[in-house]
Amino acid sequence: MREDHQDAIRRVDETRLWQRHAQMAQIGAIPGNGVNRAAFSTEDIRARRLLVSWAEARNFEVSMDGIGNVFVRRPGLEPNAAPVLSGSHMDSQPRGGRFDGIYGVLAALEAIEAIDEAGVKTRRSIELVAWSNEEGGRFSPCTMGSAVYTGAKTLGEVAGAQDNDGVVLRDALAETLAALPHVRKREFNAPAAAYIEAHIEQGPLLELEGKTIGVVTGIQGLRWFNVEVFGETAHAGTTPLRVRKDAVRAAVAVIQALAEHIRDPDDIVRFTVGRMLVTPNSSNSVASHVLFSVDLRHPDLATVQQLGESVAEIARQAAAPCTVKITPTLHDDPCTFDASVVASIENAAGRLGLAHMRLPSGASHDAMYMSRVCPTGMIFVPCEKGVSHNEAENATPGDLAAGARVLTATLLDLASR
Ligand code: HGY
Ligand code: MN
Ligand code: MN
Repeated sequence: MREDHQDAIRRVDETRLWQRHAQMAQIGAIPGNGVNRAAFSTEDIRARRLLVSWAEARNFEVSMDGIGNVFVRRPGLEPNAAPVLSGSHMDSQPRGGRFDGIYGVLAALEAIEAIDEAGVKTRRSIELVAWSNEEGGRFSPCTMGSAVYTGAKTLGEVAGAQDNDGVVLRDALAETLAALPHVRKREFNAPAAAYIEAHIEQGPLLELEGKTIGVVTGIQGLRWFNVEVFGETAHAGTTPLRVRKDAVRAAVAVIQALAEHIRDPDDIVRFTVGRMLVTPNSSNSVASHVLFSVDLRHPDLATVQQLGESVAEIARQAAAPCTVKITPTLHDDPCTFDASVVASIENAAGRLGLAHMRLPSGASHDAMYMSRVCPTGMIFVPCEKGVSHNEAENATPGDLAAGARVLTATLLDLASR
């Protein structure tokens, strides 16, 4: 390995990386050591401003596209050569952890700072990216920023999404864009030579196997739906059960029927109903309307397709005499990462003497969409007991820095090609 590349890897600063996580964790901090940093919220805006301040302090070029994805560029020798991108997201789940997403953004910042401090001249520019609304917790669906950036969805398709308080995405997005008025605007879908995302595993495998680095092979498929159940509101005390059209009872029957259908003794299928809105939501009125989310996942394409295609008919039958409306909101087939990028990550981990293993990702990431437009890979580091989407999410400074060193080595390899 070139001496300047080794110098850059040595310059990855564990303390600086950990302290930046602590600073970011103060934005949207909630009891239990977690964070709540919803997309396009005031907390999200504060995190964006902090990231941009760190980038501008290093004289990196900052830009932002029409859905608020933030880019930080360290120029290479050939400005017209497609850059290598690396990043993740800064928004969180409502009861999120201090590492999900933000680690990939801060590891990318650490990598380009270390490369800059070492004075390495790369052929290609390297761009950090902080994707908007990866979680989809406030505005559904998830991985929205990367979907719009890569053209998988249009901004028009998602701009009308509403949060639980009726706030429309287009308005919250406008406020977010206006919060960084000096940042250069940039187009969607600029060419990229490769994309690498560092992330906590959000599962227990690395910890169980005693590995520091996960060389991610791909991401399982997922399908999201909004299911609406239509009934009739009525008096809880006087209306006989036999004449009711109770939307909550029907929603429960639909969820039970879906659970029966996907029953998987090998526990590979992932079926989650995490969001439910009831109208009129009053203790003594029969519910007239329920909206709930369905999140289905599986690593096998045919299986996730079959599961997705079965939802509508099962819901229709189980909901009677109520009626249903099924709206698919996400359709992501399983993706496999580029072999040459996977090999670059694996070689970097090996050269750095870090215990590593290949594994698939159960969680979805922006790398899902980037894998459709350029060679893509991911680097995992362990998180305690695999816990994530929970305030107790935890990781160690040493593992975070080790992942950032592997990321630095991989970026130098790919930006030199
Ligand atoms: O839902 C996911 O898999 C990701 O954590 N947003
Ligand atoms: Mn994430
Ligand atoms: Mn997440």
